[in-house]
Amino acid sequence: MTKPESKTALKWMDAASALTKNEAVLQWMEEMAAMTQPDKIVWITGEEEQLEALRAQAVEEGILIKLNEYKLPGCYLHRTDPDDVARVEDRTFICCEREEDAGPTNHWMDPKEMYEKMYALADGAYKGRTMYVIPYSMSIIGSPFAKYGFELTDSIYVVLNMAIMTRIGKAVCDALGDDTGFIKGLHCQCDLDKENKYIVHFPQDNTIISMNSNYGGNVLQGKKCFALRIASNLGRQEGWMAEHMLILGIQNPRGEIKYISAAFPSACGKTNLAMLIPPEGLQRWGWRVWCVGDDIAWLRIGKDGRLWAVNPENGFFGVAPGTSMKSNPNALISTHKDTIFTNVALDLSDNTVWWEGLNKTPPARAIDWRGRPWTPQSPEKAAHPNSRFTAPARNCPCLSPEFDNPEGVPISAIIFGGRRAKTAPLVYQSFNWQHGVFVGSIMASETTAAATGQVGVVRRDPMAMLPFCGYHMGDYWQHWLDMGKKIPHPPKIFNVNWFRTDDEGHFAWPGFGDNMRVLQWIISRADDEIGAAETALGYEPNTHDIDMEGLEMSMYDMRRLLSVDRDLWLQECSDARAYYEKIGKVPEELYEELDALEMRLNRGYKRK
Ligand code: GTP
Ligand code: SPV
Ligand code: MN
Repeated sequence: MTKPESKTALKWMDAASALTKNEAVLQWMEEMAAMTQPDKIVWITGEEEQLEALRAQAVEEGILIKLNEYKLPGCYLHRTDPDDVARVEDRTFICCEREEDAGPTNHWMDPKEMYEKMYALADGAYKGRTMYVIPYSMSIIGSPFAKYGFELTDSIYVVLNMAIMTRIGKAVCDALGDDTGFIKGLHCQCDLDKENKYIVHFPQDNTIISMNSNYGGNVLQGKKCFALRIASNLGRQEGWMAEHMLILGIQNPRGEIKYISAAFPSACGKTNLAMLIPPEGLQRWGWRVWCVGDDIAWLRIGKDGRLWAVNPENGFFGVAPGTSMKSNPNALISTHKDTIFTNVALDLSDNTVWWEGLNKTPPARAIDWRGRPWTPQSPEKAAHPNSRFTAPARNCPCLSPEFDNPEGVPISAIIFGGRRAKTAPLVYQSFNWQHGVFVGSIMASETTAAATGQVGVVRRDPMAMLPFCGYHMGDYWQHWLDMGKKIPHPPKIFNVNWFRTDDEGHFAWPGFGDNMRVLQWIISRADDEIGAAETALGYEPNTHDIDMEGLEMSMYDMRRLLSVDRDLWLQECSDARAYYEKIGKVPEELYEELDALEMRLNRGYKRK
């Protein structure tokens, strides 16, 4: 690694103000400050007073707009640069030593070359600006799961978002002590030059660099950069898993709670499922859902031989459009205080926010996400399709009492899913762990606005980790298979599809709260309480085993939702095979599963 040369007398290095005496932290910071040359350095202590002063400064500088304090206390609106609204997968790099270790699904550059490129961009990037040092923890500070990092940034927006999304401040430094195993992160806004936008990971150095962006997924480094791309590497080395999964608890009428985790690609329903409110009939019986996490799960084998999960985050960075009191009241209520909204519309009548799908009454006069006047007659959307809210987890009315449990929760079922208009049935269960890994490996979904690029095209997104797996996808599948062998009591693995469409192109399944009906079947199966029909794909519900009371849907419709089109699936197999060939290095067991599926389809497997 090329070390940046010291260019300034380090007048800023006021040891007394530093929150840590950790030599490794201080030395790295000194190098970064020498390179970026900030006017001053501010350590983020985590104290409310300091954060409040930063909010006030952000308002003064036009970075944040203060919203109606009566209706949305402690809430702010931020607009990003119109060219900086989503993750940038084509500018995201995994810079491990050998290109073959990054694999064909990641962009790679030689680490030395990339460091030089990044350091050239960072040279003087903080001139006239402040370097904020954010000590942060992913997972509960002091817990065995916790990993600590420092993000250096020149963006108050990043500081205030990290303060919601992670646990920050002095307590992190205290817990780290002299340990050198922390994650180093540098973020420079520079001039948001699209051509020089880089989201870069150096797994061998536990280092992350974000350049020329100020959009959440690119720069809130605790989230995708650390908790998934770097952590997936750590998990592989240390024998655990970092996954793009929600975690929820399902409470049955007897008061027992079973936990499941689910991996859906970006903007495919994790936040919604994690905070689900069961249909009225089921609620009356006493069914309810507890949210542990909506985006990321770290999973380890517990002493009891089960798989245990924690949510390493402390807040929700959720998709705003479509969030309403009807679709996801728990998410909406979570945003009613201490929340930062990004790229939604400003309702001029009462200085609150609005987005498509919030309600049926758009504001008569608003400012759209680009900062332009907007009325219901305007041809363009008021909020960006990937506009988001950053809300503290503690705001969520259905937050699980286990949210702060450092041991996490035991997982009974893992669910994979995506947006498939035709192919995937509403739900099926894999035959066993190995088959379940296969099901995850051939996942595909229509792309969404969460990343830049075309929306609505089907692409393979294995385990919803395509943009987040920090090493070779084939090695990642092998890690899943290896983990399966090590878990004495592994969770059962399922696949769902809320997005199947009918002949007119409408969603054929009501989704949202009604997804509870599918979850019920899943936990009954996880507990071996009910039988199922064996099909070519796996186990499917027997016709009467999905509770349809109160649903305006015929048994015929349900059968269609569960139907499997043999020709589409044979095509799916051949697409998956082509994908495997592209990946190379695919574990033999997965080819065996693919061959077996093809054979079952060709045999015209009948429902038993
Ligand atoms: P990321 O934060 O990007 O990882 O996304 P996420 O998986 O948490 O997605 P989210 O729950 O925010 O859902 C994204 C979009 O899917 C929203 O527009 C929802 O309205 C829509 N959606 C979620 N659940 C359902 C469902 O069950 N059915 C249908 N039709 N749409 C859904
Ligand atoms: C996703 O895109 O999967 C998100 C939002 O959860 S971001 O933080 O931008 O990655
Ligand atoms: Mn996500």
